[in-house]
Amino acid sequence: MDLRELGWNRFFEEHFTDHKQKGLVPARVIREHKHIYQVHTEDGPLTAALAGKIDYDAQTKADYPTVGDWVAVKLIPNEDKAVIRAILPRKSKFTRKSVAKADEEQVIAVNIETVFLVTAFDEDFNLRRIERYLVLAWDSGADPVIILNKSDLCDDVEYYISQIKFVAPDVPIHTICATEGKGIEPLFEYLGSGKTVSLLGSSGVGKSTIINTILGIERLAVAPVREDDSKGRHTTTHRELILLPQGGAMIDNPGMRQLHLWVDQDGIKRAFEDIELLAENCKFRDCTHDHEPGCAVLEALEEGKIDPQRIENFQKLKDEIHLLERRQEQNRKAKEIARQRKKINKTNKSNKKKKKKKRKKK
Ligand SMILES: Nc1nc2c(ncn2[C@@H]2O[C@H](COP(=O)(O)OP(=O)(O)OP(=O)(O)O)[C@@H](O)[C@H]2O)c(=O)[nH]1
Ligand SMILES: [Mg+2]
Ligand SMILES: [Zn+2]
Repeated sequence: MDLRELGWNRFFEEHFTDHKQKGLVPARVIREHKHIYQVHTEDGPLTAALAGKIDYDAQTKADYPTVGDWVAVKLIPNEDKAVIRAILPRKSKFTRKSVAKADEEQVIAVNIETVFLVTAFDEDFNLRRIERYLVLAWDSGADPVIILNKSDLCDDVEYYISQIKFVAPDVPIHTICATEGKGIEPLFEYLGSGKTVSLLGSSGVGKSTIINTILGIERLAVAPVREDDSKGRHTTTHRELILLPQGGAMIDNPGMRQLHLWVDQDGIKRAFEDIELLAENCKFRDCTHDHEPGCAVLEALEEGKIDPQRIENFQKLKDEIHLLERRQEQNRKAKEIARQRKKINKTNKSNKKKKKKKRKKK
């Protein structure tokens, strides 16, 4: 298989030169379970373990290979096995704050061109959630595309599209019915040789169904949503990269419950470009759009030009990022202090040893 079909390109090639000289080969991570990896090389799929050094050097989970990563592997002769020696730099990265560990980054998708933000007409339709997804998507380096699934369950599709257009003016929106294959055609524009698309969204919105429909086979497990509240059953439990017959790949993800931000201000700026543009006309450069005189954002709000809930969410997400940045700064400081302390302890110890030696000589 030509790895370029799987997304291999000049960017990765350039970062691979040193590894090539060491006799390693490139591979893409397809699946992962407890640090055992399924990878795809030029010659096909392999099971790969992790080199001890990666494990030893890793400080957080983000330092481990993840689905979508390009890695340098050492092949084990005569076995369908390999060892991952290095992770190549990531071209794009969709991350959120870890749910389990509050101050850790959790990598959701890497090396993708497009993220399909999937929502469905039976899910409680939530513009604020879409805004949150968009902040993360704009920060990832990949292009967001909004997919509205289960159009068969809705009589007034146009109304919902117009609502989304308010919060995502320049994001493509596609309405589809995955089970009947309706509206799927235009999605092929984002797929194909060398391209990778990751599907994100709550459980039960139909992510796996969409991939099955595109493949034309029931490759992934799907299950009905709960009848009482339309919530999904978390059918997909592992992230997986699926190769498409027409080249390229799609990444299926487990449904996400929470989506805490792990971004800097750039994602916000893109997702709330309308507010940022207004803010340029505020009287004060550091206007918080809360109470200040001459605030162009509050003015627009009063004139009914922006949805008050959108501004509220904008402020909320901004606060969340400020808090995150403060925590990250505190963490950095704590780590630095710990490092210094270790260093001092080490010097103290070696000084004591030297003194001891001197005394013995005397
Ligand atoms: N009516 C209708 N149902 C759909 C459509 N697409 C998917 N479904 C159904 O929605 C349910 C959930 O679909 P899945 O594909 O399992 O959803 P998922 O997003 O992969 O869910 P998780 O794996 O739990 O994250 C299944 O019963 C699907 O048959 C659609 O276009 N219309
Ligand atoms: Mg699924
Ligand atoms: Zn202002």
